[in-house]
Amino acid sequence: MSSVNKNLSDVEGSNIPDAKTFKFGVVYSEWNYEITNALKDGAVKTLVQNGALSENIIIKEVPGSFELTLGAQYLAEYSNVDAIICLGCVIQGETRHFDFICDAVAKGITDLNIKYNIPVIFGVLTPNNQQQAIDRAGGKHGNKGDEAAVTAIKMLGLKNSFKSSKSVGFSR
Ligand code: DLZ
Repeated sequence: MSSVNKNLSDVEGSNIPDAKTFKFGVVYSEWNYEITNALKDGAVKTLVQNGALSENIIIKEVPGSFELTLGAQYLAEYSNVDAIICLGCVIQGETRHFDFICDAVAKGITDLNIKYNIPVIFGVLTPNNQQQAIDRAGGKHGNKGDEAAVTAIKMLGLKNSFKSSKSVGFSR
């Protein structure tokens, strides 16, 4: 999905459930900290704006985006969270390092969704350069952290819509 003409934070009017009863994990990378810290702040602000209690938001840092998967796994195992938001920024370089990190973290996060049956959100920017990252971390294209938070809440709303059906039992 191209975001060239889209402000990623423009989620007004979309149907976002109340996040008051949910516990969230947020894991973000130290690499490109100026960007990832802004993504984290956007995500936390959006969770709170939609009803989440600050004490129900567990925030953890990992060294780089490659470590987001294991950081998220620790949150799922040890913090009993309902959803996890993974935030990173991998800037395209001259080597294939970019591809390896992006592929690994995308696959790792996808697998965690299935393994734990909770939403684990892929909030990793993969820009060509620093300016594109700034544009998506509170700049002219909004804040991808906001979007990741809204996605987490919406997926929990979807999960709850199944839980309320009496014929289905949930272990998590
Ligand atoms: C090594 C590396 C490089 C070159 N670039 C980035 C980047 O742009 N964004 C990011 O989040 N992490 C980067 N890393 C670090 C890796 O994610 C990882 O921390 C190391 O390879 C150690 O596993």
